[in-house]
Amino acid sequence: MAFFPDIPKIPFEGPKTKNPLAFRHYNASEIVEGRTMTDWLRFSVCYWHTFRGTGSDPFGPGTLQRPWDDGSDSVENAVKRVGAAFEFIEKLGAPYYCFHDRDVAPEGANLKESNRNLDAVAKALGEEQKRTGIKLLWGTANLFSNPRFMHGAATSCNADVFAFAAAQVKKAIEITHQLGGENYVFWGGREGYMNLYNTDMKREIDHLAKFMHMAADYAQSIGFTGQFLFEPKPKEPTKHQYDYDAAACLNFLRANGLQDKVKLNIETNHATLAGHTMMHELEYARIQGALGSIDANTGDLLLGWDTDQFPTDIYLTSQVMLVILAQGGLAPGGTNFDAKVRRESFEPLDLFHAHIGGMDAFARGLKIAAAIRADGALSKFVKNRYRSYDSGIGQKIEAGNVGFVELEKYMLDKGEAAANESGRQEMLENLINDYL
Ligand code: XLS
Ligand code: NI
Ligand code: NI
Repeated sequence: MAFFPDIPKIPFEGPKTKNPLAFRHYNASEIVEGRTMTDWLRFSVCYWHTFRGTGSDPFGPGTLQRPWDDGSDSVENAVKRVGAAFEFIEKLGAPYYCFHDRDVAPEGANLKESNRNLDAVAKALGEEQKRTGIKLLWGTANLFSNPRFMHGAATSCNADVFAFAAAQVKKAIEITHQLGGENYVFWGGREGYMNLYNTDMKREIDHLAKFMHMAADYAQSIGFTGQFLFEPKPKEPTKHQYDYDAAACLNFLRANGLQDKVKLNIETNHATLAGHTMMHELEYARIQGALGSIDANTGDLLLGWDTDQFPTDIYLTSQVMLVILAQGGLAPGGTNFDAKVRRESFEPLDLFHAHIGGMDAFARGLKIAAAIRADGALSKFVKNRYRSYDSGIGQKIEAGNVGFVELEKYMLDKGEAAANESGRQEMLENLINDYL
């Protein structure tokens, strides 16, 4: 059955095309720095925004037209939706998708029924994966929508809720494994607090760590070798989320012996909500070997919440790709469009425009970043800026061969530090614009 009958497979037509349903820059098989664009970018379509988003906001109900969806919570409707989703992803030419358990299958009256629903829909997902070759980038569990999770899941004050969340994640890992998922994501959901007066922060954070260890142990016991990912977000829905930013997440992982088991899934709009740039969060994770995957989207400069818009800014995507190229790629992670069309963009066609724009912006970012690297002027500048550590006293500092006593002697003899040099920020900002 064709759900998007008027839309062909999206072709690559190059930068000159006027066809809005064609790629201008994403040329899947084009080689950049020795690898195809497909391999560098590893695009993924997210099920929740793209197939479960309705366009509702706190001021009004949904607006989005999804003719294949009868709006019911039946398994039958969920299975039909799988057909629409895979037709969309196939026509778009994205190699991956991602989901939460409750995006793909309806929650039942109890856990047993929910698991049964998930099994039924997972069967359909598996068949479509086989038919199309589309793969699962990551699975995750929705531990935030159901009212039982009002106080959090692993950090709930209610131990039964912890147990429920554990059972749910157990099943979500099994389904992810069954579908060949390459990663499994933990995003905090409601793991945080609204008010410290009613919160035992120490116990909550300890419980979260226990929960992640249990997940990793269980995954190992069933032979799931996918990468675990922790997704930072500073606030929303809670006032303070424990997975605040890359630094807070890494501190949590290290403090609890999880650093070898879990990497980070960095999302642009979460980075900016935390008061960082995306490039900062990516670079912070990368230099510590913890950059696992990205949720590609963007916020709105003037709105203070997670607007999850599709990324179109090539300045942003160039910065992202600079870090990803520096790391040598994201695999087994990828570039997941955790982004939604605006509620005014209510036609199914808008889903294509949104993803085409995002993929093209990243493909362009990839080419720009590769050009910056090939030119070498930027990296040469940075290397040169730190050259005082390549020999003499600097080399001794880095090697750990001197302490305060030796450094004092060095300076008493020398009298004054060598003159500083300009950071040339403005010149470098101009240089970057040369490549855009
Ligand atoms: C919400 C998060 C969420 C995760 C998956 O803000 O971005 O969508 O990516 O649970
Ligand atoms: Ni996300
Ligand atoms: Ni988000």
